[in-house]
Amino acid sequence: MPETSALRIPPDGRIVVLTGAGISAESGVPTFRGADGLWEGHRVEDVATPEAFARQPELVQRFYNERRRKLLAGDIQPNAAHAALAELDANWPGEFLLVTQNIDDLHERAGSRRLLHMHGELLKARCSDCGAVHRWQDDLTAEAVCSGCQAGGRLRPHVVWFGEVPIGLEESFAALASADLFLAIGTSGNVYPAAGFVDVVRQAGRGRAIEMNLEATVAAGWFDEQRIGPATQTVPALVAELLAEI
Ligand code: BV8
Repeated sequence: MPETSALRIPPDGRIVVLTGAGISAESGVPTFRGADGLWEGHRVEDVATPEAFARQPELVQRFYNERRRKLLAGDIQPNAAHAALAELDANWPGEFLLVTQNIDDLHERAGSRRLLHMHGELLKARCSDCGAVHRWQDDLTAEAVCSGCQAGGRLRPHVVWFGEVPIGLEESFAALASADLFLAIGTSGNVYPAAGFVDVVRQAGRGRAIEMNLEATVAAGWFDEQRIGPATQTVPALVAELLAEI
């Protein structure tokens, strides 16, 4: 039986990581449930829905155009937590999957490879007519044309809105059911099905679940352990513990 780590994770162990808005907070990306948790006076659930897009497409496009411009402006950079997860991805000999709820590209820019954006990506657009997904760095407007089917004004952000089915659930659930270690980093545990991931690990009865946050969340009772503090401190420390044992 290979030596296990202080975290009791064997070097061939399977690791699943879930990140939320909190891992990007120290990079300057605002979280959803921050001070007032509102965007321009709107609840995210009211602007990030297909109904809102049908009702007020300009408002919703503006919501995403502003976030896309900020992400591309240059002062938002990956932080030490993104870098530590990329190092773990590159050096962990066992199976590894990073599922992020975030639509920014900070995990990619830090070097993460085994990565799944369950709520989509801010720097991609999807054609409502032909379904094609395009990398997209400009504002999305009513005049934007799909390079696949040439339809005009049919491009929407390639993100999962409330009421829509997240991406890659089958792969995520399979990885969670066989995980030896599950880390939930910077997520409030408010949004499902991501908030239910820890329960998949518990039901499987095999993996250790650790919550890493500034504070204990509503889901704290479902985790084996809390690591309280800023992600830029707690994540590098935990990755160092894991890599020291292999
Ligand atoms: C689904 C993309 C069915 C867009 C997002 C009624 C009608 C319809 C659906 C529902 C309903 N009631 C409930 C639902 C389900 C709904 C839901 O959960 N609603 C909530 C509000 C109750 N979910 C859905 O609709 C999902 N789809 O259910 O489909 C289905 C499901 C399965 C199978 C078949 C069918 C789709 C949800 C996806 C919505 N899209 N994002 C966009 O980004 O604009 S969600 C969006 O909000 C984010 O992506 C993120 O996931 C979520 C915010 O959550 P967090 O990431 O946790 O961020 P938050 O700000 O809340 O917390 C930050 C945390 O970080 C805090 O705890 C803080 O303490 C911590 N932190 C801060 N700084 C730091 C830190 N930690 C460490 N270090 C720091 N420095």
